[in-house]
Amino acid sequence: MLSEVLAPKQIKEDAESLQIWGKDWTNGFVVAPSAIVFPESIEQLKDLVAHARSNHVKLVPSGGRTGLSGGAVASQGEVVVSFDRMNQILDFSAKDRIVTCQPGLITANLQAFAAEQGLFYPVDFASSGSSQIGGNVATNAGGIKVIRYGLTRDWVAGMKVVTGSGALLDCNAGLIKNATGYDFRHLMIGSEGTLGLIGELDMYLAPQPQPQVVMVVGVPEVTDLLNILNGFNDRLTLSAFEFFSDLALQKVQAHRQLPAPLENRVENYALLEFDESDLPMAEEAFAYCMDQGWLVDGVVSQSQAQAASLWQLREGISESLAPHTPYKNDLSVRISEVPAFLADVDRYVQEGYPDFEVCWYGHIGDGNLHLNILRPESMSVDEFFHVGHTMSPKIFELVQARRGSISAEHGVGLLKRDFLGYSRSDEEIALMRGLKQVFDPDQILNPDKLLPLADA
Ligand code: 2HG
Ligand code: ZN
Repeated sequence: MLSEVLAPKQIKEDAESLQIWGKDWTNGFVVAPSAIVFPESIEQLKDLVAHARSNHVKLVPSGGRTGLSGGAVASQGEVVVSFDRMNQILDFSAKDRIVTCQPGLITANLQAFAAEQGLFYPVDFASSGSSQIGGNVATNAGGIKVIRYGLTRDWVAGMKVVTGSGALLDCNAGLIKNATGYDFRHLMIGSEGTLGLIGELDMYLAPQPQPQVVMVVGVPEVTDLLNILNGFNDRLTLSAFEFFSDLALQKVQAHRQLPAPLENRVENYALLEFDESDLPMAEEAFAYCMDQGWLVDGVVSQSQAQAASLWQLREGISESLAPHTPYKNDLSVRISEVPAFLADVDRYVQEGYPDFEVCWYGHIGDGNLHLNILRPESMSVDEFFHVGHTMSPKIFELVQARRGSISAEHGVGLLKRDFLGYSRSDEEIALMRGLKQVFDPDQILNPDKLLPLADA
C-alpha cells in the first residue's frame, strides 16, 4: 500500500488527476496510471523505491509534463512520481555560483532566482514556465541558447539520486575537478528516469550577460542559412541562431496575432541574438551577407520589448501548430550537413506525400531541426498518425545516412523507443541494457521507455 510510505494528501487516485499527471504534452498514448504520488523529500523517494521493489510496482517520474516524446506517460498502471512538491531552492553559494535545488523547481523560477543574484541560468525554451529542472536534467534539455551556453548537462554541478536499486548516490558535490572514475552524474543526465529518481541538484549559474539584441533576417534559399551563420560567427559571438520557414511564420502570426517582421514575405527567416555591444559587428555581418545575396531584408530590435516580440515569432511556433495535430520530429545532423539533409527530407515528403505541408523550424545553429508535417483537414488524426508511423523509418534512414540523431533534444521516451537503432548501434543498446540492469535490477523505473522492447 502506498499509504505505508506517504501521507494520504500525497496520493491522488481520482480519475481526473490520473489523466492530468499521467501524461505529458504528447497525444495518442494510452494514459492509465494507477496513482499519482507527491513525495516531499529524498527519504520519501527512497521509501518509494523500496516499496516499489518489494511490491512489484512500476514508477514513472514526472516533472512539468512538457515532454514531447511520451517519456512521462504512464500507460500500464504505473505509479506516477510527481516532483511538484519538491520545488524549492535549498541553498545558494555566491562564491561557487551554485544553486542547490529540488528537482521540481520550475525552470523559469531558477532563471528568476539567478537574475535576483545578478547572475544568469542560460538554458531556455518556450516551455520554461512549466518545465521542471529535474525533467530538464533527465532529458538533457537544449533549447534556444545552446549555441552559446551548451545543454543542461553543462550546468549540472552535482546531483543526489536514488537509483532503482535503492542506493542514494551523492554525485560530484559541485566540484569542478573530480577525476575519480565513472561520473554517474553524467550517466543520469539524459537517462529519462530509467536509472534513478533525482532528489537534489546543484546547478551552476553564469554571469549576467549584456542586454541582448534580436535580429530577424529574410533568407530566400534555405541553403544560405549556413553561410549566414558563418558570416556572423566570423565576426561576433551569437547567443542564438534559430530558423523558421514562411509557413511556420504564417501559423504563429495567425495564432498570436503578430505582425510580419519584414515588409515582404521570404521563404525562410533566421533569428539571431547577440550582445548589445556586438551590434556594429552584427551590422557589418548583415551587410556582408546582403552583398553575397544570402539575405534580402532584416529588422533589429530597438528595445527589450521588441526583442521579446520578435522571439515570439520563433517560440510560439510549436503551440501554434498544435491544432493541426502535426506529425513531429526533432532531428539533428552536423551543422555542415543541414542543407543537404533538409533537401533529402523535403524530397522524400514531396514525392511520397505531395498533399502534406512540411513546416520546418528549429535550432539550426545547433544542427537541430524540428520537422512538423501538418495533418490535412480531410484526414482523421488516427489515419494521419498511422501514415506518420510509416514515414518514420524512411526519415530515420535519411538521418542515419548522415550519422545524425533521431532525437536531438526532446528525448526518446515511448515515441522513438522502437527506432533507437537508427542512431545507436546494437552494441550500444546492449550496453545500455546492461546499465539498466545494474541501476534498476527489478525494472521498476520508467518501464518500456527509451530502450527498444527486448522481444521487439
Ligand atoms: C521548440 O524548439 C521546441 O520550439 C518544440 O523544441 C518543437 O514542437 C516542436 O516540434
Ligand atoms: Zn526545440
